[in-house]
Amino acid sequence: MESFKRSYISLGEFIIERQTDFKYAKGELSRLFSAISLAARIINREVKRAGLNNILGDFGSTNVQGEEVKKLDIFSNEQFIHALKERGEVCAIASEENEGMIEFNGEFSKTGKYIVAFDPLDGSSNIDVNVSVGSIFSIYRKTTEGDCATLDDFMQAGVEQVAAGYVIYGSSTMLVYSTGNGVNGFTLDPSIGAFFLSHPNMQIPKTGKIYSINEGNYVHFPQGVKDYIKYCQAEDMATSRPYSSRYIGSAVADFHRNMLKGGIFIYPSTANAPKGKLRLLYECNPLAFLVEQAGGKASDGFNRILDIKPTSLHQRTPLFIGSPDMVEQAEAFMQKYAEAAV
Ligand code: AHM
Ligand code: MG
Repeated sequence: MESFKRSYISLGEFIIERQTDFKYAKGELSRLFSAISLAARIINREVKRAGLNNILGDFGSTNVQGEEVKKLDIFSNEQFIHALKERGEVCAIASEENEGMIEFNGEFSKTGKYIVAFDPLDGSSNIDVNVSVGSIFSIYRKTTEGDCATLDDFMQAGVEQVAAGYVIYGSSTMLVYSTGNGVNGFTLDPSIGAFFLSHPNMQIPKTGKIYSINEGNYVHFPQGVKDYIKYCQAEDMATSRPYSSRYIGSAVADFHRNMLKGGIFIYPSTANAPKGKLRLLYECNPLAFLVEQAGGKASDGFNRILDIKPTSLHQRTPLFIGSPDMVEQAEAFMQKYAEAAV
């Protein structure tokens, strides 16, 4: 019988080993990731015992986007803010849960060179029913002059990210990140509270057999998306169609599955939401950075996500992301109706 093998390369060791991947000051990266990993492990602890710790359900308020806030959204947001605040590397953060950027000046760091945008708990409506959720983060260099960061620091195109990643709280908990030199995934060993390398050099398959979209909104989709869905459902042996439909409703979980198996995830514009639902800074840019690093593509249906220059913190964008051949195919359907879309 083959003996059971496990990884003994921890996230901390891996970051130190691969420091040359990061073109800026080396110790900063370790400290930033140790903050994020700490927040993730604390959130993981609460997610894994949700139901026992009075943390399920609504907080009783709505966020800046008018969405119902869950207790775990608030808890997770606090963990990220506190963990990043304690480190001197970060001068400002922006969270999906806060209206404006959170400045770290005065009592906090004036020397921090990085800004971080994050969605502390994505897909949180799934938490009450024991379905996977995630955290997503995106790191940029501060580019403005002066001690303190300004809103302009957050208005950088996604291509400027120096690192991005997500944590998926699923049947196991994983942290997946990139510093622009490939994508690596780490699985949490809950018995000792440490992440270990489990998915080195992740590559998304060039094509796949899974499409992932909330088809309940079909009637409100642009014609290009409707046609692409019909294409996915049509029979064709050469391209293994019809494809399977899988939609978890947690972007991180749908994205993670497609990274491993191949597939496309789409959150398009709809008649009621012309820019779709997902946010450029907190969800689309970090996932786009990761998918490109893994050989995939991310588009708004017409343009590369990472080239979009943001104009506001909570800006939304349609998202087509996943295996490169599938994203290109979907873009070709969108292109047919490009004139009608502008
Ligand atoms: P959230 O950040 O408020 O949790 O919303 C984002 C989530 C994504 O994880 C998921 O892909 C999407 O909302 C699902 O939305 P819908 O229920 O409209 O399909
Ligand atoms: Mg979200």
